[in-house]
Amino acid sequence: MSTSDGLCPCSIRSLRWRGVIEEYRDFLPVSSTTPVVSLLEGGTPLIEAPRLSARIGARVMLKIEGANPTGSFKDRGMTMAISKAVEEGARAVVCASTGNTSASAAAFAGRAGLTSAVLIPEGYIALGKLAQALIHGSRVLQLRGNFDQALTIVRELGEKAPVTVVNSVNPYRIEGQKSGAFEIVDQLGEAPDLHCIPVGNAGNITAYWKGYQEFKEAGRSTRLPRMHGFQAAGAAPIVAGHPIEHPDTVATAIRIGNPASWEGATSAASESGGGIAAVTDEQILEAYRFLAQEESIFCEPASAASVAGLMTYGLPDGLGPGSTVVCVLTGHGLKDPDIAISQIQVPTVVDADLSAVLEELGLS
Ligand code: AN7
Repeated sequence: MSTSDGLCPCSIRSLRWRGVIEEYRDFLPVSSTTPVVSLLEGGTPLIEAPRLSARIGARVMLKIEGANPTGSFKDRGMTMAISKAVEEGARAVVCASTGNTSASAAAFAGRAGLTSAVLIPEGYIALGKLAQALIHGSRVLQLRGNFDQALTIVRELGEKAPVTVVNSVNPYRIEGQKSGAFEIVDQLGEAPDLHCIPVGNAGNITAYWKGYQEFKEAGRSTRLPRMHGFQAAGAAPIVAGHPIEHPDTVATAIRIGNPASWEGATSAASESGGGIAAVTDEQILEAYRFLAQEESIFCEPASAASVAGLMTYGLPDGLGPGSTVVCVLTGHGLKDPDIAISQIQVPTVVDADLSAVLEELGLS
């Protein structure tokens, strides 16, 4: 499709991308007087994955959420949560986080001139995320405990102190995050057949399902995808059917034992004819390396859970070569450089000498 000046309308639009709220205002609980706090989040690439497609036997596409301003999908919900907090007269916001929510909250709160405090589990947060929360000026409290304990305290803080909670228990977060589904439908011209997504606190799968449903109701798509969510095996409460007291996984972003949006996840799975399954750390890291080495996409380990699930379980019955699968890669690989370095050979040290370099590269 082209316009009279020969340019694709999609290209024109992306160059003028205005952020999630302005692009999808009609579908969001904002009014003309809501102060929009935006870092021009959203509008992220949906890229073909040719080698993964060949391996799976369907057209697989990757939604690159690491391309958001703070490097994760959390920015979609945070633009809404912070805009509404400002509208409602909040002075301070608080969240519990495995890292990405705190990075995003710190950035958007700072942009709005709000004070922010974040509670993170000591020792289980990726380096890049900690750096972000600190450099954006958040008050960072490292809890001697895990994410679930941090969220319990944050919920109580929200009741007892004059602070707005910006975890996904805040419904505006889910509203913003559903824009990921809108974009996928806009990018494909239709909903995919299968949507694969990592599950931690389960806000994102809840939001995507809401987004797909709203776009179908509005006539923007004619069908709904099957929703397949993947938890890390050591932190898979929904798969187990009960909370996990001591969740453990290399994918620290989804090291969560009692998801706040548990029901949202199970509804998305059952209503869509999908499911929630577990993937081991080995499967997550295999998908993580595959994406970096075969598709040149560097995502964080938790994000690779979506692809690990697809690689482990394959296509569900009824889908085949003509089907379209979207895997959401929720955060950027640079968030967690320690894991990347632990997955590959240690860099070789050589003398500052041409012959030494030639020899080491096998070119002498
Ligand atoms: C990269 O930042 O919970 O199922 O506190 O950072 O919506 O929780 C992060 C979650 C997937 C899981 N991928 O999403 C937090 C936090 C990445 C993430 C998830 C997270 P939800």
